[in-house]
Amino acid sequence: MQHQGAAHPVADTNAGAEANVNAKAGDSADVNAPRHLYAAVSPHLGGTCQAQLAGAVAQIADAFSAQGGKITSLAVFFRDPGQARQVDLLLRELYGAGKMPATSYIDQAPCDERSLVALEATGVAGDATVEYHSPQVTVVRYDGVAWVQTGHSAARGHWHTGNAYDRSVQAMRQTKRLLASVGASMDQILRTWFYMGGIVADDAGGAPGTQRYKELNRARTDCFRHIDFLAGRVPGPAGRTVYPASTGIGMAGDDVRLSVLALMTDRSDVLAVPLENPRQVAAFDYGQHYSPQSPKFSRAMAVVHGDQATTYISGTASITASETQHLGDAARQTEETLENIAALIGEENLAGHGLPGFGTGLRGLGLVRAYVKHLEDYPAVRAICEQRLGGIPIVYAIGDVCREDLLVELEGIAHSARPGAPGA
Ligand code: 3EB
Repeated sequence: MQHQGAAHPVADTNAGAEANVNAKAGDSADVNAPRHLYAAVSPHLGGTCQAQLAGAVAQIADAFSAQGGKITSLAVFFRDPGQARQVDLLLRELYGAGKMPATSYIDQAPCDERSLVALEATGVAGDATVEYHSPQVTVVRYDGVAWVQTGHSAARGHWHTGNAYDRSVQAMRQTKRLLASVGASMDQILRTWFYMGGIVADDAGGAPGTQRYKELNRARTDCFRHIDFLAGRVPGPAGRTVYPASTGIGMAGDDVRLSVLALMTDRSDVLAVPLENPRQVAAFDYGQHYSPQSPKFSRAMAVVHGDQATTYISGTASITASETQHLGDAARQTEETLENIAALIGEENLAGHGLPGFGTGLRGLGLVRAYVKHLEDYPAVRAICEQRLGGIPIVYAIGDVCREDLLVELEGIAHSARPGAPGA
């Protein structure tokens, strides 16, 4: 990995390039067992998007190599989405041919007003092989398991004739092609991120009064109808409802983009367990008034590999049952959201889903992303997250949550290990 970005120092970054190590990864006797690495950088200095980007990329590279690891995915948050093409060219140059990780371009401004760009990265250290297939697909292999991360094309198509439904379908078809390029398929998806411009607006290309997010849900329902997600990997009775964990969030412009994480393995002992939240109605059972075709996602997806669990937590908001709580109060919405996440990944819920011993708390989180609707709420949201989550990497970006009354949404990745298991 090249470090020429160091020529544009961005010292004193917000969250810094903190590598959160999954302390319990692998057998304690096996120092080479793969470890997940996470970083978030919201640069303060550097006068241009390019300078900030180069500095942040170098910081992440340094932090990951200090852990003996490599980057596996990158998410770029833009203040000026018009920079995407330039940023893509610069990233290709910085990483070098065949070394650029799957990158997602998210047209959401970093909350830190000094940041022209913010980066979130995942990485892996230890006995794992990282294959950089293209700037849109990374495959990580270890222990007979392949993780496939997809990203976005920086090229902006001439979408303007497409309606929200068609563009959502196009995003899913593109993802299907990307997965197929490495031998993976849609039913292996365990996590989706849907980014949608104007998510709560009426769909200009659709019937009058049709909200764009509802059209995304209609498209997703149609595309997912015949997909048997993670078949054979989900314990319990056959025929239960299984959808990936997900985020559905607004961004600037009118594009629709999808990133996914998929799991490819012949191993039958690697489990994928969709989690629901005891404090919430399942999203796929939401009432019709919310969206005629319900949002097809699970509250989280726990992947269990030996005595380790990695839990992908969907975008989570201040909803209990199916009602928004704390109207107009971003601080209390943040607290409620953290309560929801704590309940979701707690021992009682994991045991209730057939995974006793794999519960954890907010301390189990390795990475969090915070979407804030109004910039004025950022200080309060950040203060609460830092107080409750400590120094883990967190990107804060401006995004419309897909319900008008929600002011904040949090997603993340948690790690836990079953105690008492051999090597735990
Ligand atoms: C909610 O709990 C908030 O449409 O994929 C969160 C996560 C939300 C994912 C999606 C929507 C989605 O209903 C909204």
